[in-house]
Amino acid sequence: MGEQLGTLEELPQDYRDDMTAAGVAPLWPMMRNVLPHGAPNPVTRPGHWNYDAIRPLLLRAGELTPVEKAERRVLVLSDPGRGAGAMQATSSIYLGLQLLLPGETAPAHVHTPSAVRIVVEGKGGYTVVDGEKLPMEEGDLVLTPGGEWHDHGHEGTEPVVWLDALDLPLFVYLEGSYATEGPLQAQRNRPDASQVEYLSSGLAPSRKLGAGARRYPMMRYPWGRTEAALNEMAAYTDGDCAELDYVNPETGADVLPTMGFTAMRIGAGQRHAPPLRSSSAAFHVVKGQGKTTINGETIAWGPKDTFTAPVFAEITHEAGEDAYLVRVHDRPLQEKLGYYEERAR
Ligand code: GTQ
Repeated sequence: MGEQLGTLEELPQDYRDDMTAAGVAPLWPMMRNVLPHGAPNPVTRPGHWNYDAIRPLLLRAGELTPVEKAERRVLVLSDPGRGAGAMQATSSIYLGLQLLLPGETAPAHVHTPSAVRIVVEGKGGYTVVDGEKLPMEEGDLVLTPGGEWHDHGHEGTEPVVWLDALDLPLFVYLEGSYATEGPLQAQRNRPDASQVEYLSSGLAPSRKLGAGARRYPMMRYPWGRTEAALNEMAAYTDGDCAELDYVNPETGADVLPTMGFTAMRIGAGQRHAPPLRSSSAAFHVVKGQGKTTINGETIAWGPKDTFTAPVFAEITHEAGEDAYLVRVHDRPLQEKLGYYEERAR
């Protein structure tokens, strides 16, 4: 355990120079950097973004930069472990706070990464995905899966802000990230599938022979229903936190290929200490307040705040009042790669 596998410095200089000239490097001095013993050694550090502190900066961006110029007017939440300017919040999760002002539209585009929006404040915002107009109300979760055209609009009177969660870091790492811009989409004049085909959980539109399944049948998860479901469940969880995963209503699978979303309700005075997970996570507070200790660091959070935890973090939540959070994580990706793991603490 932890043995030195040799250092670069102990190798003769002429040999090191010849290796460099030949375009090779010895593995053994670097071996434990890329394959640490027993558990990963994350670069990601816990982060906490206080909404009240960021809101004025976001509104200032609204004064300084028109949305037409910005394409997306977003302040990115930078992982403290990666430092200022980092375009990611954890190893695999990008988070940004996006502002849209009344009357504005964020132009249509399509990109390889997938995005999810969690609405933070404001009424009248909407996202159009593949012609389907998805209303954005506080706490709603709205999918814009990779490869789907989307634009955002605002018919209300106050600023609208939402949290973007994207699997962008993964796509950047894969050198697979790009976008294509296009004209605004025609909107179908009907309510979105969450209000029509999937109004009631456990019921799905009757299957028609030969009709192919839609990959993303429901792209909006209204918060009101999520909260009501958590409240019902909480009465029977024996004092533990109630959790509901966001799933595809046709398949029961996670809503997106790489990112997972879990709604949590931690009752006032409850303590929740999940197992150590190989997934990294971001927690967005929809309502309530409390504190969370992550690897010994305590974060006091309130409504609309966001905080993050690296892989295998020791996490303990305590709610001061009934708290509703959405956890964004990369378990779906890790399960597909065959290495998702939980460890007892
Ligand atoms: O709204 O499509 O935060 O393309 C980053 C990239 C939001 C979006 C972001 C994006 C979007």
